[in-house]
Amino acid sequence: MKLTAMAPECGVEVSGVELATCNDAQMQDIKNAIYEHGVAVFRDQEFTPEEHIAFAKRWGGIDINNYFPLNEAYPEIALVKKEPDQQTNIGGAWHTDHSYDQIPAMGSILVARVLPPAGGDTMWAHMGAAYDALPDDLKEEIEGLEAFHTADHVYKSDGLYAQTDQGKSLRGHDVDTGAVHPVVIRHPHTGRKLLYVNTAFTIHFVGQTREESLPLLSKLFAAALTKTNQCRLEWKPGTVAIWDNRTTWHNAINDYQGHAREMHRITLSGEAIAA
Ligand SMILES: O=C(O)CCC(=O)C(=O)O
Ligand SMILES: [Fe+2]
Repeated sequence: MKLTAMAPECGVEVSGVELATCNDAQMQDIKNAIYEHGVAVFRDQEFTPEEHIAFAKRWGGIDINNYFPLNEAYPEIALVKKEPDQQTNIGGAWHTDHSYDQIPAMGSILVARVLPPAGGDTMWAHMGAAYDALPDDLKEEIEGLEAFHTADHVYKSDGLYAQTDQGKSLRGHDVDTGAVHPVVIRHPHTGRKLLYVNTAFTIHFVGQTREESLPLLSKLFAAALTKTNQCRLEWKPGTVAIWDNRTTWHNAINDYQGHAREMHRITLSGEAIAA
């Protein structure tokens, strides 16, 4: 198995391994690479839906996302889908999946099934590198702070997606979510400090209103994206990406209007997170 960095501080391309048939030692190396680098990319994979599910089960539990349409034949697989006549995509802004859950999903295994002729890349940003790069006074200011996260303003019947042409494709318009997490968490496996707020789901600091929180939140959001902490994936048929939601933010680039894109996603259960 060979690991090649995708960017100085985020992402790794892994070659010389078949996900569908890898052994337990390779599995452990893959997990460690993802925990450390945030996202791992595998090319030229033969990965049927059955193999996708079997691989996910070797990792741990599968979380069923409340909102995405499910693959009818394989309900463990969510569809991240944009039709040629839809303008809005799923995940088209920097975010961390499931931070609105008190035990957030560890990450996802995303498999390219239908790709546009060009575009439709995905970007990730490493929140360990983001934390390290914060100025000392900002690090001191956020020490011990907690924040409230929810997805209600995104997915509910009066939320952001309902006002777009993705609204009709999504489920869970009545689901209520809410969770409190430390602003700086430690990765459950590597112990690295990670900035754990994100532009999509983090609403306010505990003990402060949204208005009071916004100046510092905005400062953190701006500081979280640096030139060196991001990587960008150009999908090809057979590409699989596995990412860690604690370690990274991601952003699905919506630059392929008029073309279909369909990804199969399995969401992997996580563990409790703490400062
Ligand atoms: O379609 C993509 O590249 C990623 C979409 C997304 O945000 C997700 O699957 O969580
Ligand atoms: Fe996402």
